[in-house]
Amino acid sequence: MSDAQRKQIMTLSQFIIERERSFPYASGELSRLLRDISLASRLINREVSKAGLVDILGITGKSNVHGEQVKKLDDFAHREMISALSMGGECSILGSEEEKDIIRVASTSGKYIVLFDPLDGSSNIDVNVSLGTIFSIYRRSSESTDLEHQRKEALRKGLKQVAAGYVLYGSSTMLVYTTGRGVNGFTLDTSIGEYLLSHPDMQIPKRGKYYSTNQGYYSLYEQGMQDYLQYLQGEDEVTHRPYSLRYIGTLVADIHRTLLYGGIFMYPATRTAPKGKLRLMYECNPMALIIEQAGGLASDGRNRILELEPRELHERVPLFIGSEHDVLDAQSFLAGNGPYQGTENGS
Ligand code: AHM
Ligand code: MG
Repeated sequence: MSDAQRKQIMTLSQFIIERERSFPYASGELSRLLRDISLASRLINREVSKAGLVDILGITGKSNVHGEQVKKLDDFAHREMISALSMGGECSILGSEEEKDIIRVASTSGKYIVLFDPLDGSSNIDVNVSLGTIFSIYRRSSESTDLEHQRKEALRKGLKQVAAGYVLYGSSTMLVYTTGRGVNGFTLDTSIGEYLLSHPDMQIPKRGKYYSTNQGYYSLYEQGMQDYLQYLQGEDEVTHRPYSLRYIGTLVADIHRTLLYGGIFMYPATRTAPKGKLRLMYECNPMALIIEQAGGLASDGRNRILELEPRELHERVPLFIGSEHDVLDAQSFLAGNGPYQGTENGS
């Protein structure tokens, strides 16, 4: 490696410090919080990568607040996130997919709230398919220690997030995050245990050629969604159709591909699940902030995800997220119209 190449290497910690310097009054707490999450993710990564080797696979026998079976790795990731975020002292309210109520961190007056899905894609744990961690960070709006007040405080619009990110445990492990000034991706170099900046200033293409959804639920989708899927499968040179279908079943992995290659990821409402499956507070909101920061769009099919007023920690919303022109097309079909007319199709 030449000296010039060597100089370009930047670790996540260096990057965070450098960013902090450009905010003269920053207290450093958000930076420490991000570093805590990075540590938790490296510990989770260590367990995920040896999941097939040790007796960690299998089900704990409990179910989480959604009635889904919790696998041991979910439990482990949940505990690691809580432990890392509690010890740092920067946050006093946490919310996890695996816990019904908010988690109050004792003995800290930390300024931040972190909501997270500790291990996304749990149905893929036993089959060696990519998994993820998703996090959403808000600044507290008060110092109240009243439980009811804190529950409400944790329910803020996605627009109020000060940072959001995900970790993808894939063929390599990546941490992608935003603090509202662009999106940057870091790849874990396991030999030195550091995330290195590998994807600076990520931008999503304006239009892609992949769509991603659970096509098996076709008959359960509303008419507009069925029409849109038919459209994507139709043949047309100008609009580069048919699109290719990709669906991993781990939101983080499907959205990571969408961020890099463009296209659309959809988890729509179905007849049996009118609000879809994905959770607003720790799945849709953080992903929406990242994708918007990269130049894309995120919608529940009709409204911008980041503007939705949350009602409860575990609420579900339909999700249409990805390249701007693809999401506009999907919204247009859901409204009963054909492809979006305001953009040049195929651009
Ligand atoms: P999980 O948080 O319990 O893993 O559930 C969320 C996952 C997402 O990662 C993924 O997009 C979706 O569930 C897949 O659901 P389905 O199997 O219905 O297609
Ligand atoms: Mg999960």
